[in-house]
Amino acid sequence: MSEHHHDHDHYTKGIMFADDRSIDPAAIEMLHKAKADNVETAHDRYAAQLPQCGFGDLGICCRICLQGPCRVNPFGEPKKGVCGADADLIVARNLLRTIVGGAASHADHSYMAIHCLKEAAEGKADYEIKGSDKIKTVAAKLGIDYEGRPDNDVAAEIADVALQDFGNATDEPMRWITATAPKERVDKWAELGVLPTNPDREIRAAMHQTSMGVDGSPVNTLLASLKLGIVDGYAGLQLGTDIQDILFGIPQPVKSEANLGVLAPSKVNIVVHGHMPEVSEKIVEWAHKLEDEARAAGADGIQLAGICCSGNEVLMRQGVPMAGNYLSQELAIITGAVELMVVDVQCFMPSITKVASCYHTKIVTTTPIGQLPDAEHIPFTPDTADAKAADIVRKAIANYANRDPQKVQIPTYRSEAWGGFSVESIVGALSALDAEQPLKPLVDNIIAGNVFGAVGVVGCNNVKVRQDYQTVEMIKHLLANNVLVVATGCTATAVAKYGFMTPEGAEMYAGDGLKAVLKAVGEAAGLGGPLPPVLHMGSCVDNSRIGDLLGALAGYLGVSIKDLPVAASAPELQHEKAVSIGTWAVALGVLTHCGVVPPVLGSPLVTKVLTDDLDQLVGGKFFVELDPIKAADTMIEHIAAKRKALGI
Ligand code: SF4
Ligand code: MSK
Repeated sequence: MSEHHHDHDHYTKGIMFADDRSIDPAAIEMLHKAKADNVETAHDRYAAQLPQCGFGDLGICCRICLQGPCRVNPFGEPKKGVCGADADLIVARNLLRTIVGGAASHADHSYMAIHCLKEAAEGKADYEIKGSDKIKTVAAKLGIDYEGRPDNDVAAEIADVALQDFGNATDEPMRWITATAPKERVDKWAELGVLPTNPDREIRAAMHQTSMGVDGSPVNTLLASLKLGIVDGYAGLQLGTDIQDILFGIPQPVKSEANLGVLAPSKVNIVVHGHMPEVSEKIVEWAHKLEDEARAAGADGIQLAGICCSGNEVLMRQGVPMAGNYLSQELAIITGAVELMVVDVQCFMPSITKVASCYHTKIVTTTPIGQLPDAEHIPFTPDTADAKAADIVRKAIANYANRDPQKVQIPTYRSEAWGGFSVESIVGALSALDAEQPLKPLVDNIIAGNVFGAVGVVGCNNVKVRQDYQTVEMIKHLLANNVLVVATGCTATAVAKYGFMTPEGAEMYAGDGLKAVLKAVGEAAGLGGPLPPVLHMGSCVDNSRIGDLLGALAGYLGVSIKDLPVAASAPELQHEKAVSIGTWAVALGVLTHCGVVPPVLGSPLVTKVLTDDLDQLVGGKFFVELDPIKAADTMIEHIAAKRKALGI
């Protein structure tokens, strides 16, 4: 309790430091240490890049064929690349390739999870299937009979359906989409010709479509972007979360902590970083099992901590604390107190081995596609996971003796943070108020205006903007206006660090109407206090949970998702995945905010389609706003308009 009393102070202190790199005082402390230790960070490398290329910034540089690079001049000549492609086409093709990058990352992530589930179901893997409830709900959606059958049989059949989607050689849509997306959306996407079939084929076709001399129609290319956003949403997010919940269980509310202060001065500190719970869950399991070995090595035990979405996965299911979000990955190593950082896929900077070389930290890579030249590579496979995880944890323990106390400085900042808000656990909490119709109390409060609306705030940190600043300021403004916020990914960690994910956060930040609802639900559900005003819904793939929640609310009200008083935001987006996730949100019919300008402004046509025309097509569109208060106000106005249209 005493910890998060300081939260607001921590935040204010960060602002007072007036360092435009971060509002997080722990981050600022470590950036100063980096300077003293002569260690380069992303901020230094960013400064060395300035000014960044203006053509790239506007999206008007093309390197697709070897006649390039071609660039068009927004203020004069040339207006076309060698092949005749103009700014509209170049920007549209670049955007589609960005979205392909995001969709491919997520689809590959879920493909690995499906394989793991399949082998686990067949008894060939070191994983026990824990999500019995999820097996039933997913089987029911897919039309698989599960009554009276062993979990493993049903799980194997579910894995087969998923694999069939990736092997689908017909023109039928992905089964995971028709089974899990709202029917109204599926019909809309079919009407627009953007309903995906086989995700691998869609990714291939989009690469083909954007190659030299194929699609010359920027509008047609943009429609493909919409389709690839939907590929991400269902072959990546929805499939990934469903399969991971089956393997590891559905998250339930759990108390944890966030910020660099979670690292322990006299324990073996192991940081999990990346995205795959297949790796991080096993590390957690073996860290518990080998606690005695750590004591025998002279430490007080093992402290686990997370960075990025590997951290979010094990926070959601195991309560493992978060060391930090994307821009804190180097900073965790700079504490000098991390024995080992284990990474799998996505979002780990190639720089971490270089930073680690200045301390005793060991970096371990675990996947064939995610290797680093100076790291130790210990490839994880479902059938060797136990041995590999034990090996990795033992390496961390052995490395404890190499820690140099002179180089250790762990910031003291950390905040309590609750996680584990799956749709199932939210519905569970609401059913304490109405067991028959759990969504009714929430919807009634939305109608009454106590909850004005809801916004999903997701995505990364980006070195171009002050770490956590836009996220925190925007969310404060939304909460004060009674807008409920749900968060995932590095945004969730951003707000976790400042006390927004605590019951006290409701008192501190929520407007009166929202506060009363959070209190009523929290108390009825036996949480001993209000629900936190920002609900941690998980990792980046867990954005599907937000989609599920929207689908359930729309279904309950008998309207389309596009009619709901909701919005989405990625205030500090960085990764291609954030662009593809945002495109999926727009395809669902959600107004989606970007707090960093995507490289599209070189084409007035593309900019207009994304920020205007898409609304007529799907009921959702993007808007860009760098000022967090203005961004929040735009979403609040949008919510007000949706409420009015619903007659509430
Ligand atoms: Fe230049 Fe066209 Fe080749 Fe792009 S595809 S590099 S615009 S010639
Ligand atoms: S980890 S994609 S920086 S949210 Fe999912 Fe964070 Fe963005 Fe990576």
